[in-house]
Amino acid sequence: MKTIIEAENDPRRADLDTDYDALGARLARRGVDIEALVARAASFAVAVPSWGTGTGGTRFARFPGKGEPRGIMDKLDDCGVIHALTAATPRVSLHIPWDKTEPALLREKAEEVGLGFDAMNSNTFQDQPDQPLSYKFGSLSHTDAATRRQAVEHNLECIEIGQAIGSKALTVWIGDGSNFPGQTSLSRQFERYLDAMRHVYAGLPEDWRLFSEHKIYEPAFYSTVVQDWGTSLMIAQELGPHAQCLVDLGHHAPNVNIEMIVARLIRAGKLGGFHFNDSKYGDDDLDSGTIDPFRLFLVWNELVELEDTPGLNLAHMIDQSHNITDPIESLIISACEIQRAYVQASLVDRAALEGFRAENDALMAAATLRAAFRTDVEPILQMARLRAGAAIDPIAAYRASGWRARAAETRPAVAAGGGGII
Ligand code: LRH
Ligand code: MN
Ligand code: MN
Repeated sequence: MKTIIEAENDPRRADLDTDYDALGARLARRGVDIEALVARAASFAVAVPSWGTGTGGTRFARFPGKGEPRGIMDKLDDCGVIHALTAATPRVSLHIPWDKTEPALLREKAEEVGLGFDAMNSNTFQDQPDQPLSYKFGSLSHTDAATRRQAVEHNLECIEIGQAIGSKALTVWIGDGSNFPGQTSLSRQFERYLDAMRHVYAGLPEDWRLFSEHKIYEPAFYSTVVQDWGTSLMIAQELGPHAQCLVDLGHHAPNVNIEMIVARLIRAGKLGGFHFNDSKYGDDDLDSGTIDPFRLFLVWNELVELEDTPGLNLAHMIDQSHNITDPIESLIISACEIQRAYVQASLVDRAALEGFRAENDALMAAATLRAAFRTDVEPILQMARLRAGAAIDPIAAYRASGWRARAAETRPAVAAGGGGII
């Protein structure tokens, strides 16, 4: 991949230098140092979800692509390609039991492809073939104590695997809820969940964090146990200092002001991390920045404004499902778009913004944000990649590499099927 990246970068260098100098001059007129922005772009990192490297599918169908990863080893290979091309995705977030493998082998493979591990994800929203008790009617909040115990045990096992591979966090998302009014006690179901989570929390190593991930609905369509950030905050506050909230951008009703949620959770010291994706209607899991890039920018604007908040330590992760694109390409796009929003938010003229806020000059305050959002920072991203040995144009380099066609030679075709896994 290194040779291809160099060969692909060579003919693009001169144009990049021209674009970079021109942008540098424009930014200098605004009092912004382009080198400082390149340094910020270079320091940016977002984790790739192992499950995003395969074709996810919808509730209706899955149409597998060529050369799909056969298991976690292939997935790590694909994640290595994404990082080699972007220099922005140094870690992978695993999902257990989908990725369950001997930890020593995971470590070995990760080292080989130059990656580390981000938060572990547990899965009690599906039944596994060898599982004694079903999660059909819930997991951590199930009415049956033995089923809740099984779900707790699974989460503890995720921590154990995570510890062996250098992860430092566990993300818990459950599908528990109900489909009919009256089916469950909304209050007692939540108490059962909290009680089970206390057991998971008790198994957390000293240097670990526990993320609770909320989602408005799906698969439970009448009520969901952890349905919004209010419940998630309550959970994090009741469990203790190592418990924090994870915000998946797609897990809200349309038009919800997510950047406000971000600001509130930071205020409470309870924002732990993100699952980035984009959406038009629900938990669409589309590529970041492809539907509403301004919303992504506004989230980053809060993060940059509050970045010096003591103790703020965010786990940035992608969570997406690709149905019609090559997942490697979609993940590359997402990583670059999230990085773009970060850099754009970094060039907001904060002093001017504060002045306009103090004067209640709403028009100019909004214009200040738009000026940053409208700035084409592509040469900054390209320069950060070039200097890190990654690709000026990662998609072009990936296509030139023929990676997927080669993978298709060794990875057997996967049969098409019914509903997807996520
Ligand atoms: C639930 C979710 C959660 C899961 C992932 C596969 O919709 O966002 O993060 O772990 O999808
Ligand atoms: Mn998620
Ligand atoms: Mn989701």
